[in-house]
Amino acid sequence: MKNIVILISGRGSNMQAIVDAGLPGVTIAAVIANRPDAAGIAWAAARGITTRVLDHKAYASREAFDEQLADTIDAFTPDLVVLAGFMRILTPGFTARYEGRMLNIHPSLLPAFPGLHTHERAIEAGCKVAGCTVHFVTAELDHGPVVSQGVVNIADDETPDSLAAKVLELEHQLYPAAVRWFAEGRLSIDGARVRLADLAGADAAMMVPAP
Ligand code: NHR
Ligand code: GAR
Repeated sequence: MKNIVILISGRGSNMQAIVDAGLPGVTIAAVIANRPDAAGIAWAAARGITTRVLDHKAYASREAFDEQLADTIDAFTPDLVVLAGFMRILTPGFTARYEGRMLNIHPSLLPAFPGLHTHERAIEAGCKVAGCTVHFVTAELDHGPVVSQGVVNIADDETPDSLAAKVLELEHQLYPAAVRWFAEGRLSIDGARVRLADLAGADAAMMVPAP
C-alpha cells in the first residue's frame, strides 16, 4: 500500500477525482488545506478521510508555515505528496524534503505560462492550444520534471472561464493516472525527463480533438 497526502487550497476537484478513482494499492492518508474555508476539506471529511487545516496566515514566515506543514504531512508517513490546486509557493527546504515524491498539476502546457492566470495569458498570447501538466515539484516554481500533459483546442470565442472548464476536465483524467503510475513504481526521473516503465512515451500525452 502507498500512502498519499493531498494538499489543497480550495474546491479540491482534482483531489475528488483522485479519491473517486479508487486507485488500487493507494491509501489517501490525509487531505490538508492551507485555508480554513477550503470546500474540499468538507468533501473529504464527509467521506471519512482524515483532514487537517493549517492556516498560513497564522505563521510569521513561509519557512515557519512550511516547517509545520512538513511535520503535519510526515505524521502520515506518505510515499507521495500531491498538490491539487495548492496555492502557496513552497520554500526550497520543503521541496528538497519531498524531492522525487511530490507531484503538482498545473493548468498550462509547461514550460509555457508558469505561475498564475494561465488561461487568460494563453488566450492573450493567441495560442491555438492550451492544456495541463503533471510534474514533480522542485524549488523552481512550475519547472520540475514533466510526467504527463494534456492538450485542448482554444476556440475563437474562448474565454478564460470556458478554457479553465475544458482544461479542468482533462486534469481530472490525467492526475489520477499519474498518481497510479507513481504508486505502481513506474515513474523514474532522468534529469528533466520522466520515464514511464512498460509504456510508450506517447501514452503520457493526452490529445483532445477539436469539437
Ligand atoms: N512551490 C515550489 N517551490 N515549486 C512548485 O513547482 C510549486 C510550488 C507551490 C505550488 C503550484 C503552482 C501551480 O500549479 C505549486 C507549484 C501558487 C502560486 C502563487 O503564486 C504559483 C504557482 C502555483 C501555486 N501563489 C501565491 C503565493 O504568494 C499566493 C496566491 C494565492 O494565495 O492565491 O504563494 O500553478
Ligand atoms: C486546477 O485547475 C489546478 O490546475 C489549478 O487550480 C485549479 C484547482 O482546482 N492549480 C493552480 O492554479 C495552482 N496554482 P481544484 O481545487 O478543483 O482541484
